[in-house]
Amino acid sequence: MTNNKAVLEFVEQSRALCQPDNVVWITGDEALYQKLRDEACKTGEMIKLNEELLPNCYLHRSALNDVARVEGRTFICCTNKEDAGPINNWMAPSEAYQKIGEIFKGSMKGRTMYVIPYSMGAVGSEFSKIGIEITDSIYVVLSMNIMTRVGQKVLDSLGDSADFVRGLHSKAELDEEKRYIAHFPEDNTIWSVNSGYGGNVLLGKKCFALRIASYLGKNEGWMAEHMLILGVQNPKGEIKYIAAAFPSACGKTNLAMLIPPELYRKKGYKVWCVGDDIAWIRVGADGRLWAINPENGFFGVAPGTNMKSNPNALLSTRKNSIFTNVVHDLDTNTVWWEGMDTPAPQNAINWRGEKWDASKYNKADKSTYGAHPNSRFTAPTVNCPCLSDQFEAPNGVPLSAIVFGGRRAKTAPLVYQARDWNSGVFVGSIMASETTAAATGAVGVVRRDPMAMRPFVGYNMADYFAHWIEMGEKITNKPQIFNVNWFRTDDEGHFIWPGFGDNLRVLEWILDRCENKVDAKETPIGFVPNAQDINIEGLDITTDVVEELLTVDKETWKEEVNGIEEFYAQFGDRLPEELKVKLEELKQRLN
Ligand code: GTP
Ligand code: SPV
Ligand code: MN
Repeated sequence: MTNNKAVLEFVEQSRALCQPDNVVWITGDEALYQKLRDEACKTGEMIKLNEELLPNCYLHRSALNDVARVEGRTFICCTNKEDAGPINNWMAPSEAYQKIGEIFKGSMKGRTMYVIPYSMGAVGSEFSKIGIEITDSIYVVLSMNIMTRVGQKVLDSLGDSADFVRGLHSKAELDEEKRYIAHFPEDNTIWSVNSGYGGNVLLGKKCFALRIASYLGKNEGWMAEHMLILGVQNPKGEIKYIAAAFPSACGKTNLAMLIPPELYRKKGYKVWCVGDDIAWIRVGADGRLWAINPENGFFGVAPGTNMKSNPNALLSTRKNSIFTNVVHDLDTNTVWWEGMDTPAPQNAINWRGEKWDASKYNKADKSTYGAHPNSRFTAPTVNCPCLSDQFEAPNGVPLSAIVFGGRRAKTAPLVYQARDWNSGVFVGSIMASETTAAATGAVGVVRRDPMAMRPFVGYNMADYFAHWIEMGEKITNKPQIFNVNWFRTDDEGHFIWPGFGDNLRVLEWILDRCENKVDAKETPIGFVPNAQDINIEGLDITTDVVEELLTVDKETWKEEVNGIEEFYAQFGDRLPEELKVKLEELKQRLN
């Protein structure tokens, strides 16, 4: 396996603490994976699906109390509380090691401990980073194998370096009272216990690639962001790349894989997916921002994914994928979820593992749902029909635009452009969005979610804002920054903008702005399109509706300013002066 002392020591310490019956190294060997799949099917941890219709696909049901990220039990454990900031939960490292160590103690008795060496980013690329995840869950082993690059090649690439992220996970008893997702940025360490749900346990994803990586990025001069990356190819064959940050379950996967409307397809437009959730971004030698997707798979929201809304995502799940908390159709031994464009199965088991009667489905009553609203699929990126040929490019892709966005029923217009980099940082910092099922807690409540990173910044958010401002000083060839909102509703609560593939119409305006090809209207918050510049050919809506979607209501925004001031206040003196100035300027423009 390896002679790397630091790795061997980490494995030995974890073994001594968790006391498993045995230790298995994940080398990337297919025969071992198959053995693990068979074992998981035997114990009921996974169900093998129809080999003809869904080759090498499996269904998994998590515990009923364990279906989403637990932000209330997620901690940043750094020496000084102030360095975690007012948004994160904080615990002193010594206290956390002590308290959570007690829970880990003996937690793997009677179980096998798996050691997963994985790389975030292409193995061996200068910009990639390595992690070792230790776990007692086969589901985690198999999911990490989809979501990251795993195996001996990673150990080989690590050599004898001690520069890797140490991740320890145990399902323990799945006790939610003793569930902890703890990050020790100063030690490159993550401890996760008593959960089996994706975002809490696939430690390469949010824990490493965002919380730990954001901390590394601040110290090393790069950025780890909750962003999709896509390429828009125009009829001339030129490809321009966009990175976009939307909060959880607000449309990143959908936008990253969008299919252009027919009108655009005919003209020759294409969209290429580089990533759907996480971007690691640095300044290239040319002074531009370059982004990679450090993941190797998609952990996508299942409900609503269908051949019309997102065929590329659905097609990505047709082989070598794992489904979690969806409906099991017993007649075909396949899966189904709400918002699938085929009729609900008659003979089926819901996400809770009970017989499910589709005829009782009532949107208002969650207990009638077949699939959990945060049910997900884990699918390899290589399955994606629109995967960019730059997906593995070691240096990533150059960004023309950065887009922020959220779920706002009113307030935010369909799209607007920030005046300059620092205004763009301000726009990102004041982002707010209605909460979704991706985290436990109330759904549909508007909360501040700066840069869609509220749950994912591994240090003080005020310092994170400062890091964005500092990065701006290093980027000589800056991308333009925009904000979008696909989710404005009418008085009956219906979405006004058609969304999905038609979002390309907005991206077209964004890219035209980046090249100064189209005019815009100045408003107190930034530049909005002239309504006639959003192409609505082939849509059911009129220019008047677009006009309506683009309105910036001064009174609403004055109220918004109150919310921003309240949010900013908690950062005290640590809030960068630049943002205070931007807020004052906004207030003046509104008056
Ligand atoms: P995470 O994986 O949690 O980070 O989520 P995500 O940002 O990738 O969100 P995803 O693309 O999975 O979309 C989540 C939900 O938003 C799904 O129910 C989609 O159907 C819905 N959605 C996505 N794009 C649009 C859009 O343009 N308009 C509307 N109305 N809904 C959308
Ligand atoms: C999100 O919630 O933003 C996700 C899913 O992408 S999880 O991996 O659970 O964080
Ligand atoms: Mn996400």
